Amino acid sequence: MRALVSLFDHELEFEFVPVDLKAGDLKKEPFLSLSPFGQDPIFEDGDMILFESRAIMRCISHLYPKPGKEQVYMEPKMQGIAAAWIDVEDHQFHPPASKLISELVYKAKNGQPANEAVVAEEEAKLARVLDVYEERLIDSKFLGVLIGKTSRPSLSATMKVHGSVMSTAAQRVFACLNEKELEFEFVPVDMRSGEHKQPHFLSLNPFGQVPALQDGDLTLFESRAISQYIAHTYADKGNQLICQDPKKMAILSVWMEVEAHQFDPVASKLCFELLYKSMFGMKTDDAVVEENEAKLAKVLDVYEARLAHSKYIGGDCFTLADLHHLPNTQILMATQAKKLFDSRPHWDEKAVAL
Ligand SMILES: N[C@@H](CCC(=O)N[C@@H](CS)C(=O)NCC(=O)O)C(=O)O
Repeated sequence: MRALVSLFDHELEFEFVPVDLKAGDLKKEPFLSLSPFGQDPIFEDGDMILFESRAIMRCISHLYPKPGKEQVYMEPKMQGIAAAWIDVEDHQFHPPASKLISELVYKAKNGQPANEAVVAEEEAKLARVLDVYEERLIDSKFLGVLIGKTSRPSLSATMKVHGSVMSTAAQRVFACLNEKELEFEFVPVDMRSGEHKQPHFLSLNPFGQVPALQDGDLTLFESRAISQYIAHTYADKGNQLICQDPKKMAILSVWMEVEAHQFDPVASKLCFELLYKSMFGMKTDDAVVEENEAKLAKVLDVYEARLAHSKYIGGDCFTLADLHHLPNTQILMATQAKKLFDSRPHWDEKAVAL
């Protein structure tokens, strides 16, 4: 539906090809070769085939900008802010909202009762997200487009990254700044004492998670949105991490979404079980490890197939799509999960090089 809304919003003509989900068509050929994770939607535009709804939306906005809005979409700071709020939708709003839809809509459609405890828990989470949205909409006409106090951010000499060196999300930003050879000031956040939930940090990221970036009077959070902002704004510095060609960029964007939705959830659970738990004196749950190793193996199978005909995950050169995998991969390569990488030669070659 997200992709359809975007097509309607851009007043584009398109052909809708229905897929019979009940018959399991997405998990069979020919769809599996179009979307290797067997999920809809799939978007075909000429010789370009994309999956991941948010990547499709970004591609539509870039390839077919609405008349008069071209400059807004091109401006890196605006892109950075919009990217942050797209990631907020993705990581904060979507999880409770989709669980509530499943409990309150789909279950009712199938004549099943909703699980009241799940509904109460997810409603509480959604309420917290909506509180942040409410606050945001005082200053801004829309979530992603700032028309308010900080609408014209100016860049300062030194960027500040607030975070913890232990945080894989913060490490994603450090890796990006390193690739771009940019100087920055690291502002440590003491997560053990809960500093990330204190008002001064919440003013940087209302969701109370590290990292947060300050560049002049521009403040961003969500590590992948920050890395995209840096890569676009400082395109002339260090290594190129994005593609100028819109179709190549759309494919890169698909694989950034794959990292966020398929790789990261599983890899993060394994990092927690296999590294962080032992650091905090907690006991590893073998059943969770086994379940997530099996899931990671399936994701790595898709990568292996991709890397058989693509030099890097995102395309023919090292980009953000590869970089976003770095923090979790680096940790997992030092654990028993290394065997999953070792047994897949294309990905193993990449993992070692990274
Ligand atoms: N989607 C966010 C996730 C950030 C995140 O989960 N950060 C963790 C550290 S790696 C954190 O701050 N956890 C504390 C909490 O959630 O309360 C991003 O990529 O920046």
